[in-house]
Amino acid sequence: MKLSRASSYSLPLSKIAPETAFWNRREFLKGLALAVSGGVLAGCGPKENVSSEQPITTLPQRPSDALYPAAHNDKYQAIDRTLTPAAIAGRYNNFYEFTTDKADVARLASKFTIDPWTMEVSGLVQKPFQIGFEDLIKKFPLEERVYRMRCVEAWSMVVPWTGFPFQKFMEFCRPLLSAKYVRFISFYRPQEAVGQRERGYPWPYYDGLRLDEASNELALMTTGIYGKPLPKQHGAPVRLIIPWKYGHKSLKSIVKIEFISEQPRTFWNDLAPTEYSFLSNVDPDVPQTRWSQATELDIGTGLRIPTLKYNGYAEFVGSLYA
Ligand SMILES: Nc1nc2c(c(=O)[nH]1)N[C@H]1C(S)=C(S)[C@@H](COP(=O)(O)O)O[C@H]1N2
Ligand SMILES: [Mo]
Repeated sequence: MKLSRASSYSLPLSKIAPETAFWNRREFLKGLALAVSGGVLAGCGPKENVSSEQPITTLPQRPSDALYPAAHNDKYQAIDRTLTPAAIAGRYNNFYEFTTDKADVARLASKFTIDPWTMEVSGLVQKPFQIGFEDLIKKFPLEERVYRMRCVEAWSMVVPWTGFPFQKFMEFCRPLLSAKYVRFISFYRPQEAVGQRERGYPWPYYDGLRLDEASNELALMTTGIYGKPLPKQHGAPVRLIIPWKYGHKSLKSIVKIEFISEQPRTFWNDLAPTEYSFLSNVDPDVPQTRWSQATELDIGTGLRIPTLKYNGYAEFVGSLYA
């Protein structure tokens, strides 16, 4: 397919209306959605839910809506890549609490309740606490960053996330010196998440990082995408983005953060220890047991491109693994 689109993204998003940039390129989005989704619409529900033009599911109105779009941080770009259209990214989701069908996550997540939302911080911290989402988001200035995102399944996208450095949040949590790891836990609500009822996985989804990884400037507590609050299929209201690791480390819809002294277990490592390591750093030289990780399919352009060590973030994180 021939695409009439600039091959690189460089405009500060704060300078252009998100609508113009991402949402209203109808013909362009239609073409791409068809190219990417192929036959996937077959298994879906009502027609209004599978439109390729409006990927955002209805979100509750919250005071924090006024914080978008946040100022773009030019330090985090992906000039070698093409920004993935919102409708592609919002219709190609991994969120097993709902379904393993990427194209149907948005529909199945649409009734998920995200307001109110409380996050709990516990373990090796000076004082465990709970914080509501609206209080949390007010505490830290939001910024926008364009990151590459590489799934272990050998596809990737390039999207503008909005959030704040996890490092800043960690300072706020005041972990004790004995804390060496941080563990993230997602929600457990089988009545709202059909995948939690139907798939015998060890819910809720959990993952973790070393504290030095969590402190890296790239680790982003993420509340928005494409200049708007996170849609449910992307992990509303708050998720993690760890761009140098395979996507499954970027835990969605966080309800609990625990500081601990020992390396935590992770959902995917418990399910398939030989396939998903604790670190799960993007590495083109280490094949998955069933496929090569040398290349990836860019879901926005449809191009197969080489995979980069640490997903192209070696200058930021290489020293963590020296
Ligand atoms: N809670 C939760 N978080 C999750 C997942 C999940 O199934 N549940 N899937 C992960 C995987 S495998 C990927 S690739 C990314 C996908 O994020 P996206 O749908 O916003 O692109 O979310 C990650 N975070
Ligand atoms: Mo993934």
